[in-house]
Formats: sequence, structure tokens, C-alpha cells
Amino acid sequence: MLAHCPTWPESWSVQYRKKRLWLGQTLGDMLAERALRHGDRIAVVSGESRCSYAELDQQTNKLASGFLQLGVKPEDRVVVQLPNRFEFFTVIFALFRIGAIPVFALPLHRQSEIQYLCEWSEAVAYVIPDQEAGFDYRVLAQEVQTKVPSLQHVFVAGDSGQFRSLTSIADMQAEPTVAWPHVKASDVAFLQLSGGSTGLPKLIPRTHDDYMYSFRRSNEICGLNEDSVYLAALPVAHNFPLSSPGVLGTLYAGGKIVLAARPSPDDAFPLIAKEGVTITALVPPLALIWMEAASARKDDLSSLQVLQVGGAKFSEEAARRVEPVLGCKLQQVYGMAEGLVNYTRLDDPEDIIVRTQGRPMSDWDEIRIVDEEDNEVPVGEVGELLTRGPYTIRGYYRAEAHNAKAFTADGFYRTGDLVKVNEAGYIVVEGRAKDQINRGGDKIAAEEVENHLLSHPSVFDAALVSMPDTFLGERSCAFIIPRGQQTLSATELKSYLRTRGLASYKIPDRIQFVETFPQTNVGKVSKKALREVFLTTVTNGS
Ligand code: J2J
Repeated sequence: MLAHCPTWPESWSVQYRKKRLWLGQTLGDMLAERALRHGDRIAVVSGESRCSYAELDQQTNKLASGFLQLGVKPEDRVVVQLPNRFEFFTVIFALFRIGAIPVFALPLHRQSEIQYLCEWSEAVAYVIPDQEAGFDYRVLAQEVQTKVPSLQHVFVAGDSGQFRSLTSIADMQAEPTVAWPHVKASDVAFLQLSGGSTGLPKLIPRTHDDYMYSFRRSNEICGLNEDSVYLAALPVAHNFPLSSPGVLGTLYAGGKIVLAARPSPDDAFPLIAKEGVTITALVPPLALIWMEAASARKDDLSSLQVLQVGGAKFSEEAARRVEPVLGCKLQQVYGMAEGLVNYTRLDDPEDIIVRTQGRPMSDWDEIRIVDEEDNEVPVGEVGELLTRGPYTIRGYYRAEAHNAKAFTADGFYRTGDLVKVNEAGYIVVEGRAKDQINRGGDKIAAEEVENHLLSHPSVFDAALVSMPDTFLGERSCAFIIPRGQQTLSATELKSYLRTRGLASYKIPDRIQFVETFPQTNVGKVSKKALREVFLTTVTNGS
């Protein structure tokens, strides 16, 4: 087991195994088993290429063997930053097979995030596409490699430039003396990035056992089977399209994954019509764009049975329009990479589907809604959601001090979400206790951006808060107190953040210069007051 990863107490693990929640199968073995069962069926469609379960399994083995020969070992961390393309699957399954640990990065991450991920996980390798959406990842990899001494390899999907291509690794002659490591299902399978609220993002260790339970159970709730066709429109490395039930659930069911390079209607709608897509997942702003486009376009979307919407709060008004406009069922999904996933059920009454964010997927999920003193609040009242269960982590990777705050002594994860729960157990997300901005599903940890802003010599103090937005739900606004008499423009500050290699969605949408920050009665910056008082004046144009 990877060091510095808190795990379930032994008696709990025994129980989860006894109840057959954890089946003792690794993700690598799952693919092999599915290949035996569904060999000729199509597993992944990507652009013009179609790959069967048997081919996916074979290509995975070749790559795994190549990785081993290059010296990638069990428990070695490998930062994987691949968009929705076929190689994502061969890479992650090859790493699962040899017990190496993918660290998932999102395509929009840039130097600041990638360097941190590589350093913090002490990664030995970094896997990138050559170019994507006009961005050359090889240039980024070169910069990162000069800064991170542990990084021995850069592997490229596509034209490798000065690095090594995945194709050449898969083509390496298998060395019979290299034995395949034994991987245990209770081991950490990969590290996911937390949405976070602190200065540095936290890494989430998920085991084979717990993750497989989460998508097996999701499959039952979402009705996935061999005939399911899942369109991956969101970036597949994110927990939602990866496992709720996402691409991994689809493979487990023996269904077909269709990869969309981008989630726009121009890319996605023709794929739905051509491949007979039955289910897909979107964040709320994309659902709005799809509904707008569906009224204007003529694509045949009749195969689509379920549209899952999650990652941020979906308004009731928009939720009501999904079925009439897109002709499919809406499923609200409220989940988190740390574990707990809530779904509205497909046969729930309309009011539940449009007004709530669902209920926990497993009878084994425990939830508590508490006030600021950790006392449970009465049913129907708003409080912070705490949770533990068979697929919710017991602590972040290498984060002892933070874990003491982010988890209760008895192992509940403090989600930082303010919710209320009705008599039937359905959850409505009402707000957030954590210092995070949810920009249409993209999570921004306020402190992380504030630290970047504070590194500018003309910035005396900085506070990042959310401002309401009809399309994205929230956008970010940075309040800045300049140092002394220094003058500074918003444009200057934004381009400064870009030069620091910050993902574009973290660049503040608005920058507001002020002389002081309102304080709470204990002398801290009152972000609530900043949001309320300052934004009213901003909206009024003064
Ligand atoms: C309101 N807030 C939501 C929702 C997530 C499935 C679906 C989503 C995620 C995800 C995921 C929300 N309404 N429907 O991992 O498997 C906010 C909450 C939550 C945080 C987690 C999955 N769905 N949220 O979004 O790790 O604040 O996971 O704590 O990215 O997103 O973010 P993340």
C-alpha cells in the first residue's frame, strides 16, 4: 500500500468484503475479464477509430510491458494529462496492471498545477498529448522537466518531438525476464485531484476495491448494460465522467464508449446520432448550451435516454426543460472525487428530479448534517454534509495536518457543502462552507489564487470571492488592495497570473481594487461581506 494514504480500519474493510461491496478485483484484471467476455464488441470509439475489448486489452498489455522495461515500477507515480482520446485508456490500464499509480491532471492545467502535481507526488513520468486545442503540451513538459528532478520520462500520445512516443513503447520487444508485478485490489489505484479550498490542492487516493464498488453500484442505479453507449463529453480524467458511472462503468457493463474531443453541440450531437448514444454527463452550463442548440439544430438525438447533470447546482427552471427539449430523462448527480455520489433515481417523480441533487447511491453511505459545532441539525435544516462509507476516502495523500481538520476523529469527510436533506433522504445543495468558487463545475480554491496574486510586488492583499452568474452559476472576483501608492491595472494582473502558468479558469473574471477589506468580528477578512456589500456597489456601477 502506498505510504501516507490513510485507509479504512481493518474491521471495516473486513465487513465491506464480507458484504461483497469490495470484490478483491483490480482495475487491470477487470479489463482482462471484460475482454474475455466481450472480445469482439466495440469498447471505445475515438474519431475514426473503433477499438474492441480484445484490442484494448492487447494494446494495454503491450504498453504495460514497455513501461516495465523502461523501469516504471509498482507504486511509481505517473502524472497523466490526456484529453478524450483513445490512449487515455491504454495508459491508465497499463499503469493499473503494473501497479504504478496514475495521478490525474485535467487538460486545462498548466505549469503551476502540473509542476505541483509532479513535485508533490514525486512522479517519475508525465504523459501528455502532443498538441490539443492549439496548445503544445511538449513545451509545457520541457519546462516542468527542468524544474522537477524526479521526472525521468515524458511519454507522448502522438508526435513525440524530443520525448518518447506511446507507440514506440508499445512496440518494444517484450523482455521475458521482466516479471509482472502482483497488484492487490486493496492497493491505491490512482490519485485524483481535489477541488480544494487550501493553497495547495490535495491528492485523493482511491483503491481498486473502493473505486470499482462506486462504478458497479452506479451502473445499477443508472441501468448501464451491454447496450449502453456512453458519450464522454466532459474530460474523462474527471471523477464524474470517469466513474459515475462514466467510462469505467461502461467498460464494466460491456457497453460502448464514444469520446467527444469537445463537449460542444457541434462535436457531440453528430456523435449521438451516429453512434446511438444512450447516456452522457454534463455540467450545468453545458446542459444550457445543449438545450439552446437542440431547439435550433436538426440532429437526431432520439437514442439519448439519460442526461446526467452534476458538478455544480443545476437550477430547477433549467432542469424542468431537459426532458421536453432533449427528449431524455434528467438525472441529477451530486458527487465528489473524495467519494460520496448522490443520484436522483431514473423513476423518481419529476419534482424530486428537478428540485433535488439526489440521494446517496449506497445503503452503506453514512451522512450527517451538522452545525458549526458538529451537532446534528433537525431534518430539513441546512448544515454541513459529513460522510463516510465504502468508497469515501479516510484521508488525503501526504496531508496529515490537513486530514485532522478535513475528517472527523471517527472518519467522516467534511465535504464543505451546505445542504439540507428531506424526510426521504434526498439532498438539496444550498451553499458552501469551504473557501472555493465553483465556476460552472470547475473548482477554484480561493487561497491558491490569492497566493499567486500576493506574489505580485504591487499587491498588498488579495481576496477571491464568488459572484453570481446566470450562465456559470458563479464567476470569480478578486478584490485587491494595492501596495502603497502603486498603480496596477486589472489587465496587468491577469496577464501576470497567466505567466505564472495558472489554468485559465482560475484567472479571476473580475478584478476590483479597494482600500480595505471588511472584517469579521474576530478580525478576519469577511468574504461574505465582500460578496454582499462590495458586489452590490459594483453592480450599481459605483
Ligand atoms: C451542487 N454542487 C455540486 C451538484 C458536485 C459526480 C458528479 C460530480 C462530481 C464532482 C463527481 C454538485 N450540485 N449536483 O466527482 O463523481 C460540488 C460540491 C462537491 C464538489 C465536488 C462525481 N455536484 N458539486 O463535481 O470533486 O461542492 O466532483 O463537494 O469536482 O462539487 O467536486 P468534484
